[in-house]
Amino acid sequence: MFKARRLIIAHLLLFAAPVQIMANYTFLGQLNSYQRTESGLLLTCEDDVQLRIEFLTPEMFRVILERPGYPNDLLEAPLVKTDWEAVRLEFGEHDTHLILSSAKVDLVIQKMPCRLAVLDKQGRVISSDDPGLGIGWDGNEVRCWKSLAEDQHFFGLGEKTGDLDKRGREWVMWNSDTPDYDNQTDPLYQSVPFFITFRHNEAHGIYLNNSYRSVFNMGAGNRRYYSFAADGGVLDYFFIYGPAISQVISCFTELTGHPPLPPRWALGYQQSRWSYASASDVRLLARSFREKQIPADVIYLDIDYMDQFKVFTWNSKTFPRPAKLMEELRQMGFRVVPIIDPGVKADSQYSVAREGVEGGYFLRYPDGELYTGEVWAGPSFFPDFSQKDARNWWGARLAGMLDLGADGFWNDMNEPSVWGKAFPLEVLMDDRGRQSSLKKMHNLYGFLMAQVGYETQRRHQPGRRPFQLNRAGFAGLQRYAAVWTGDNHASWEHLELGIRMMLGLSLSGMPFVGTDVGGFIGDPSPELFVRWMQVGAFSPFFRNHSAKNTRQQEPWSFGKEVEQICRQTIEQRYRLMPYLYTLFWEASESGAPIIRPLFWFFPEDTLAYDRRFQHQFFFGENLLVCPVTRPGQRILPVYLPAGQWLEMGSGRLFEGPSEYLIETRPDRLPVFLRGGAILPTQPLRQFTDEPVSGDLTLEILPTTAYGNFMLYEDDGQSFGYEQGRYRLSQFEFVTQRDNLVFTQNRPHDQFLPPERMLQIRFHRIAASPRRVLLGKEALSPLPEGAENVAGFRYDPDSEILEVRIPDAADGRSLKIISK
Ligand code: MIG
Repeated sequence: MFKARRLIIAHLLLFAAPVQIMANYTFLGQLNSYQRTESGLLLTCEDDVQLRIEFLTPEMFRVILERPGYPNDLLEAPLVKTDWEAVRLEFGEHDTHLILSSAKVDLVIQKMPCRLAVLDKQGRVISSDDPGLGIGWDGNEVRCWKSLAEDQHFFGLGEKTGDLDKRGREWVMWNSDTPDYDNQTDPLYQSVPFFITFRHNEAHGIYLNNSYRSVFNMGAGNRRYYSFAADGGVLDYFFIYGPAISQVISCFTELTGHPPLPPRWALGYQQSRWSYASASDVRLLARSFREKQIPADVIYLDIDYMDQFKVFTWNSKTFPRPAKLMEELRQMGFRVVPIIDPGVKADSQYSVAREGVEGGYFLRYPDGELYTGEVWAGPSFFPDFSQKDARNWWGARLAGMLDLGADGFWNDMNEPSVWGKAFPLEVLMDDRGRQSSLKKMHNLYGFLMAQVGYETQRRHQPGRRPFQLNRAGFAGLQRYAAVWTGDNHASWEHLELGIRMMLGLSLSGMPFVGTDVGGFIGDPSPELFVRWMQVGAFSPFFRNHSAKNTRQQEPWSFGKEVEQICRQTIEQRYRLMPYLYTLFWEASESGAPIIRPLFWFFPEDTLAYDRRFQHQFFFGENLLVCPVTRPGQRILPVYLPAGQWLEMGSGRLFEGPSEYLIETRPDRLPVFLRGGAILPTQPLRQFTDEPVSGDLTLEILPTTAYGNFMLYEDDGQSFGYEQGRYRLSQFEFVTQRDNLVFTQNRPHDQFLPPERMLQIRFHRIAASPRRVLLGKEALSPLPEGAENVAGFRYDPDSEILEVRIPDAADGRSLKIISK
């Protein structure tokens, strides 16, 4: 009896298999024919499935899977560059494979079955499809499997928890409101389906251009492959070869957009809280910063400025005259950024809701019924940011906020969040007339909202650089907004996690990133708060924010001692502003992040990938920051890669590569100036655009034969730089046996900073120089207190030689002769 039944079941299974009732993958089969196209190949495989390969640059090609019977519309929104110059390719056919070669890589296409492999010019395989699996699909799901090497590391994937190296876990791309997340939570608010991986110390990246829910298995539950898949849409990916990681990011951000130069004030210290409850609280806050002489630039207004959480309204009791408030703050050197929630209270008495309903600007179910979801204001409508009229309408409302005096927008809850619950997927968006469901559009919602905000600011205030802070996002969001890592927790674990998340986002094309400094949920101890502020000062985006019902978290809220440390910490950032601003300029040119992991500069050094040092990071090229992330940590193990490293503050010089145990201090982090560095700094300001006169200072560590730095300067707020109104100063030094030569050039000189001297501080100079020459003129020792005269001063204790010269690129070099 039993046996017979089993047999029947077995038979059923046998019969079932050929008609594929069971959900199994079909894999890309053999290559039947091919066609050379202008920039690549069109491969036709079994069952007329096609693979389109297009080279966009010698290091970047695109792979598109086209399946008969499935729509073939490619995602456009994240991509900015579509017209790529033709790439010179060589093509060859062999018995078993085809080869398509650019100047940088060889793409080998195996015929039976059709599989791709990428080789570098030394013939080393840097990437290959899994031989058995390769590319496959199962209904709407499309997937690509690639072989996993034993020592392969993965970085990026946008806003992700876990270690910096993403190997060994499966990651999901689905924008989600996840308050109080932890180190396991996934997915979070943003989706960036892009990662960087290393083979033979060479970097390459893969960007999956698909906004459906996608999954990245980086060797989770197996040691054979890593894979990426999307629930729908087209398998459409870009392969980007380095071999330098900087090259991968540069290509990826050429494709998805370089972050624009932000207004300089957005690099200052920013204060937020949910919420500063009234205009008088905000005034008091602003005055406190100025009275206490703690530099700050921006104040945020969280949801309580609104009337019953209705977007574009103001509470008439607590914020009676917003324009006046914002003007007063402006006079004090503050910028104001109000929060904007996408949910519009479904209330027929409320003009925004009425306009939206009448105009047809809100999301609807496929049967035409308006969608409402619950958020702060209660049942709410959601604008369709993909629809032209809705964009204009929302833009006009935002313009109203700008007219009142807002300096930017803080776009929250745009996953979109409906109290963190599932947003119905059948709901439709216009999507340029395609009427796409949220299956495709969900991950793009925050991106599109930010796009409207950015474009509105550009249009409405053409002379001013836009600023936005966005919570949800997708690849390419860097074009429109800075991002923060959402609702973290005031814990030491989160301080570390925040560093990893900032680095991960930085490696995903999003350099303008920060955490809620001090922690959003929960109360930090004074020690945790201080350590977080110290990391914040070296974060690209530096904002202190905390939740309702938590303790006050302003820099002075933890007593005098903490206040003093915070003041110094923030001051340090303001002194470094010429350097930081230049880093943002570099990011706008090449996508290079502000903060970079150790392996950015040391890809061949295995310790640069070591988990133990994953919280150390470079702040630009010249400073290595070693955060203290544990309570009571007196001794910090650090890794200093090859080169010389000068500890800022103590002046101690270390030699790498080596691990060191560094004694920590409560009032600052161990930060190291790299051998060969030229680090520009400026006099202190209370806000970034405060007119303060004083010298430009260069800290130089001339322990190498050569060093240089290109300083970028402009007015900090307009688009004048697009017309060439900026200055590039190239500072260089060359060390020879008995002398040191410093020069300044101006490759571009169409911006005039206030008059100033150049103060150059050469570190680790063993003895007072015999002579210091500026051109042919011998400089004399500086008298005590001398400000505006040229000269030099040597301090044998600190081994610093300070030289003052006019800040002029007049072709004269500075020569320091020691013997
Ligand atoms: O449901 O506006 O992440 O920064 O303070 C919470 C109130 C809504 C979430 C944001 C947080 C903000 C808070 N918001």
